[in-house]
Amino acid sequence: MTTTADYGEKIPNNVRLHEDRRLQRALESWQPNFLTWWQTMGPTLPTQDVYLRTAVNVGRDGWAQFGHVPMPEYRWGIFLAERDPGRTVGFGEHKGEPVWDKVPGEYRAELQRLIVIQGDTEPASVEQQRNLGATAPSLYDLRNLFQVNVEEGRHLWAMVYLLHAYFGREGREEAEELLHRNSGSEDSPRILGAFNEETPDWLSFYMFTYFTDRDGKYQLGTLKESAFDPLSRTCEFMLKEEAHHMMVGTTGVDRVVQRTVEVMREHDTADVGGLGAIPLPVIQKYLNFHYSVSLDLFGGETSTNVANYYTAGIKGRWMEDRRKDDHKLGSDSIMVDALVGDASGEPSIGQTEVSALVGLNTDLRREYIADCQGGVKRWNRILEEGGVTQRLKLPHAAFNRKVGAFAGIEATPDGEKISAPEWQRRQDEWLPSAVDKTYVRSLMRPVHERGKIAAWIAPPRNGINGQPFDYDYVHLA
Ligand code: BYC
Ligand code: FE
Ligand code: FE
Repeated sequence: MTTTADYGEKIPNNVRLHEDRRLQRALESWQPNFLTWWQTMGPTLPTQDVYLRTAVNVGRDGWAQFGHVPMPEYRWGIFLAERDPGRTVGFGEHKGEPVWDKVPGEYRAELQRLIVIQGDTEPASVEQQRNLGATAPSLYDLRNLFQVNVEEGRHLWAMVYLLHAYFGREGREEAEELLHRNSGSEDSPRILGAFNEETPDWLSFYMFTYFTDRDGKYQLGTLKESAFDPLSRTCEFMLKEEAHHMMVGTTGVDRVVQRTVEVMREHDTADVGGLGAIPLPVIQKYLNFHYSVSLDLFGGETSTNVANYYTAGIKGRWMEDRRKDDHKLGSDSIMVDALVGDASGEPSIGQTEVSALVGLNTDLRREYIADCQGGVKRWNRILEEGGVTQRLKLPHAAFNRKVGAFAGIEATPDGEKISAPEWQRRQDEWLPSAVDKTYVRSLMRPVHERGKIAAWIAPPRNGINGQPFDYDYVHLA
């Protein structure tokens, strides 16, 4: 296995693609369809070039190269992390056996399904973000948008490689379908709910990259544990790129909060709505929305699918090797969120004990929620240091859910169960209302001038790859 990509090839890769002519030809015939999709569904803002990092290697001592790249010349490559020749299955009924280089017939359908679901999210996010370039608050932010977009495109390539290399004709058909479904489409929407929502403004983009890309981090983390070694190695490398997406979200929200605090202090008012900043209650509503739709991405609190994946060895837990148990979970149990009958028989928000295996979606969601708390803590520190008394918080797990135990009920962000009519009446208090969205959109005017930034957001502390904030990150067409 070589680690350095050959950029002399049509499809840069570190998987010795040239040694498998059939596979190479199949991928080369998918490539123009991908490029057509990128042209029609990808970023709409015309540019001369963008300062991008391109993956060139998978090594510890550097894997990326930075430079100004004209978008039509961007090269999407196939990169798998280095093989660990002694690797064994870490969990489930095959624990301790050597990992698989091929797809076992009995798990083919399940593995294909997981890879298709993963693959579907990647182009979906590019589609959701396609118009944001037109309203970027700075060239720095514009560059980050393009960076996230090209890497999500590369993540699609990563899944399409697996489908082509290991799943035969069905895999090739699924690879085509990944370009035909579209975010928000009536007839053929993307598979998971959050990926059919709009990302119409930059506050949504930062919340999306904070909360929804973070689901990606956790799902990829579980697939990295997979006994199907090519999937594991692909996900391991994707996780390196994912870190930047989350940095964009974390610091993006930081900077919005920072700017709001500054304007609140300057004018000695919390009512910054007419002053060009985003009021804290509006930030809270955006947070409520993106967090709750991202919780849905973990599936039901209990799931026989996930129990089967685990037992088969195809999807593990977050940090599987740090767990101090038998990694089979045959007799363990876990408390999960549930609707439980109260004395009157009316269902109420509570918890119930289930077998650990069927509760694995809950286990992963719990890790995710703990991580999300970290963001809220940071943002609240900015509020505190700015001398502001208001605080942000994560809404209750029952709030605004469409998947899982709480899908059928309505609840406030504090976790109080309410009736459907009350929800109808009051949801604008908790989710971005038409008025909030219109206001945020009214702030979204492009600042495409070097070193300048929009008034609703603070500049970043650091530039990209050691460059200053006022670097010429993007040359517009
Ligand atoms: N929307 O048994 P259950 C990323 C379906 S993000 C619509 O609880 P399971 C990225 C479910 O398919 C990471 N449908 O589900 C981020 C099932 O259908 P069937 C993406 C949903 O299988 C930002 C039924 O409901 N990767 O990378 O235990 C930018 C019962 O559900 C939803 C993955 O998700 C939903 N939200 O868990 C770019 C990893 N949730 O079987 C990229 C792969 C559930 O009844 N996927 N359903 O027809 C999986 O591991 C699992 O399929 C899920 C669901 C965790 C998604
Ligand atoms: Fe991704
Ligand atoms: Fe991402």
